[in-house]
Amino acid sequence: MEQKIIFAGPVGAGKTTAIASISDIPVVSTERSATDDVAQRKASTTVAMDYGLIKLEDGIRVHLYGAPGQQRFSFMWDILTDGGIGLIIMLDHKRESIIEDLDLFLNSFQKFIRKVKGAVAIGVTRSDLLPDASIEPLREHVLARGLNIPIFQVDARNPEDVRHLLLALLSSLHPAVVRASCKMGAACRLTCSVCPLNAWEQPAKGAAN
Ligand SMILES: Nc1nc2c(ncn2[C@@H]2O[C@H](COP(=O)(O)OP(=O)(O)OP(=O)(O)O)[C@@H](O)[C@H]2O)c(=O)[nH]1
Ligand SMILES: [Mg+2]
Repeated sequence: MEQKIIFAGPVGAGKTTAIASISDIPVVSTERSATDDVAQRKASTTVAMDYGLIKLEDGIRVHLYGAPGQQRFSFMWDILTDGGIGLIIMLDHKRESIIEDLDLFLNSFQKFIRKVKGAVAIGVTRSDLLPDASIEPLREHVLARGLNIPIFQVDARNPEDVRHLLLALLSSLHPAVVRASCKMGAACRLTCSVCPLNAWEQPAKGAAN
């Protein structure tokens, strides 16, 4: 079975890094030197898309598409969601505008989110640089919008974090596959609704919802 997931979020949130962390194939990316204000934040930026692939148990192949963070390339956002079954929104905890970032991507992908019946997960990166930061305000904001979306602190450079973010998204869609694909066991820092260890019932670091 072939499935498609889209990674979206602001510049530098870690979309390209996350896909590279978990892809079983060399990632196809469209990185170009950054210009303007983006250049102050990072040297290169995605201008069209990233593409990676992860193979799960039971022959499920998940195609991973990363969207460009810059709004001037937002025409790609609709193109990339075509045929997708879920959305991962990556957010950068260091950005003061994190709530506005979240709203921008929830609003921009609203039609797709409705189409996939709310199959969305949020990964918040760079929390290591803000040890006291909490994702509680994000969780409250999402709830205030009437949405029920799992939110996790993740490091996009860490394959285990990204894999579990993906599995959390897929858990409602393919419970058996997620159960078989998860190799984390008791070391898991996240929660998935189908976790065989019932980690869902336990408080886990950085997990909300
Ligand atoms: N300290 C820290 N760095 C992180 C974390 N996650 C990602 N990074 C770094 O943040 C940067 C993210 O860059 P990209 O992956 O290119 O970001 P992107 O979201 O694809 O950005 P655009 O393509 O420009 O929209 C990389 O240098 C990563 O190494 C994290 O949790 N902590
Ligand atoms: Mg990128």
